Amino acid sequence: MDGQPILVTGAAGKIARYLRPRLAERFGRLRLSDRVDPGPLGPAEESSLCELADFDAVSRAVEGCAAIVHLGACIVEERWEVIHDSNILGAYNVLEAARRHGVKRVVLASSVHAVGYHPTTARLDAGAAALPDSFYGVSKVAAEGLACLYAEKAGMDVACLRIGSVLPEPTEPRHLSTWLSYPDTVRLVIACLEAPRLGYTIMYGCSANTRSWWDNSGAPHVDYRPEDNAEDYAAKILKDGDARDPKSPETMFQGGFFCAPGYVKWG
Ligand code: 15L
Repeated sequence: MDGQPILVTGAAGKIARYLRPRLAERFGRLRLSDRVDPGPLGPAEESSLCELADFDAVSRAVEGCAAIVHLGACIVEERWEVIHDSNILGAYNVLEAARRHGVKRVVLASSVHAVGYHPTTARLDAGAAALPDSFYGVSKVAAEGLACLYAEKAGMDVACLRIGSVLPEPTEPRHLSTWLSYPDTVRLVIACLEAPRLGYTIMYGCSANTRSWWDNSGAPHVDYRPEDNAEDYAAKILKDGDARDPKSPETMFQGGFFCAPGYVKWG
């Protein structure tokens, strides 16, 4: 990366904390951005605290970076104003600052919740229609739209990762399809940072789960080879069967528990 740091936003979060030493080992320097203290800095890390909704602060964090791993966001359903400021305005600020500073590559955390109302019987590829299940999901659709605009218009390389469930291990039946292990998260982010080109790329963030709903074959230019499989935990998770109501929105739709609050189309 020519001595320039990679900016990691959301650097205090659980995914970033796992990624940071591994990205530093691979690429060298990291610049960390978060609204809160990202914890003790590693030898290759520098910190640039900022609110994602503050363009000038984001711009300072972005300036001089080789690439950006944009993980910073509100990661649960919240009031619209909160989601808007952190996730939509935040994504715009990161992409626009990247454009202005000539930072060509951004790996952006999208989510399964951008497509959460697809049924669990469906198999989705990068062309699947947006079907957000929450304001949070809408914010990820918006972030994907912005990423597409900056890739097409400004010639940037942007990968949107529709991340499933990042956990040390899967703990419930839905995770048999959605799990993304921490080591596979590292593999996915590195593959996106090292792909010769991205243009506008959608990748599903999941491990090599036997019961996966998602197909990344449309992105052969990203050499992502997951090594973990939630199926290894299936016997443990299903030892008493699957107690879920098959007619509940949580079970019917890929977004799981995000799909139920406010859902009125019963029966
Ligand atoms: C997400 O996008 C959330 O950020 C995370 O908290 C989980 O809920 C995950 O999706 C999931 O659907 O399991």
